[in-house]
Amino acid sequence: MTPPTMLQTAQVDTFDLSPMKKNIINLSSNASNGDVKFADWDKFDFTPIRESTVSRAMTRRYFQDMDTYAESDIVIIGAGSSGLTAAYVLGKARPDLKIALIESNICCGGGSWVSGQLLSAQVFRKPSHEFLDEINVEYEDEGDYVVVKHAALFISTLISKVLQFPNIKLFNATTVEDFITRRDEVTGEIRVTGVVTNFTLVTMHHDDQSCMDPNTINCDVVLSSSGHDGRFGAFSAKRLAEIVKPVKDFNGKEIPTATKSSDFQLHNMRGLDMNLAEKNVVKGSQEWFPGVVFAGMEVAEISGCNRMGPIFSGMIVSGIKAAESVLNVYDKRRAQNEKCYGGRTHAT
Ligand code: AHZ
Repeated sequence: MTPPTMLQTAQVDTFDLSPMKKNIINLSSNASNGDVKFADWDKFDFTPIRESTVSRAMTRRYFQDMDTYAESDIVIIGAGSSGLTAAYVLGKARPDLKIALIESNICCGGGSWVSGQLLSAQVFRKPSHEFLDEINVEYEDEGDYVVVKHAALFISTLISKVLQFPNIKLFNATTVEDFITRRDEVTGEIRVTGVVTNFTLVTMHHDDQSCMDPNTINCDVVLSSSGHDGRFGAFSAKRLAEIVKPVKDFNGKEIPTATKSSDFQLHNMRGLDMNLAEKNVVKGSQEWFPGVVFAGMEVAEISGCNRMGPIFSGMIVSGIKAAESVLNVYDKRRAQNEKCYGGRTHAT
């Protein structure tokens, strides 16, 4: 039997661009009802394109980005409200740094597309509204707090601002699966110097496919904002708690290491208390492990502070505080990494 063949519809494209003029689509049409015409649809056509042109336009840029960001300055894990806020602050403060933003999901924004119990209006306590002013998100001022009419308005605006920074590359549908680590030459302590990544669809199939090796990104500081515990949540907190576990030799005897399991522990978030939670998450947005700064709900998983539930002031300010911590440890971590394996290269 012959294989089924695709039916080619008649080729009607003329690719004649001569009738096309500038502003062929005119949305400023102010004709009255029944006479609205945004374009001359009988003559309308797009500029011609060959399919391979589209393939190459995507592929070339993606692989160029992978090449460029294989050596990043900062990697941010998780593009939820805290990670995106941190990305914005870092992108603005240090246009000279290359920032790779890695998000497991296809869409970024984490839990911020809806408010509490899937409702719309999103509440922020002052003074976090100053950040809303910075990114031009409107709100109703209720005195001590402000309300944005839809959580999606806040997060979509923030995403659009972050994506416009030329020094930030979002790799979505990509999951951080592990860390690159180094042993400090002087102290013998373990330090994080990069991340191990894979396409999320690959990550999700490690159990039912044969080994699918990952990719890597070297960097000087990782900012982890992967949210509270869940399938992809609290990733870094859980992985680092594993990494610091004592190593045993073949006889079951513990091999002494400079990094002890007491150096990094998981305490798991406590019950909801908005007032305590927001303030404590902000306080805890700092470097918890050499080379890793935490932000957002992942801080609650490490520190054991309360959760805050449906209020987002803490996430914004946590992102700002975490960005500050990244900038304050950056030079030190970079100087340490310069000494590893002949130093770091900035080939691209
Ligand atoms: O997909 C995750 C989400 O977008 C992403 N992520 C998690 N693990 C990842 C990994 N690699 C790459 N290994 C990963 N990406 O991280 C993002 C986390 O966003 P989030 O909105 O869940 O976290 P947040 O801390 O920025 O905001 C949390 C807001 C709160 S508070 C709260 C409560 O108290 O119950 N619940 C939420 C959602």
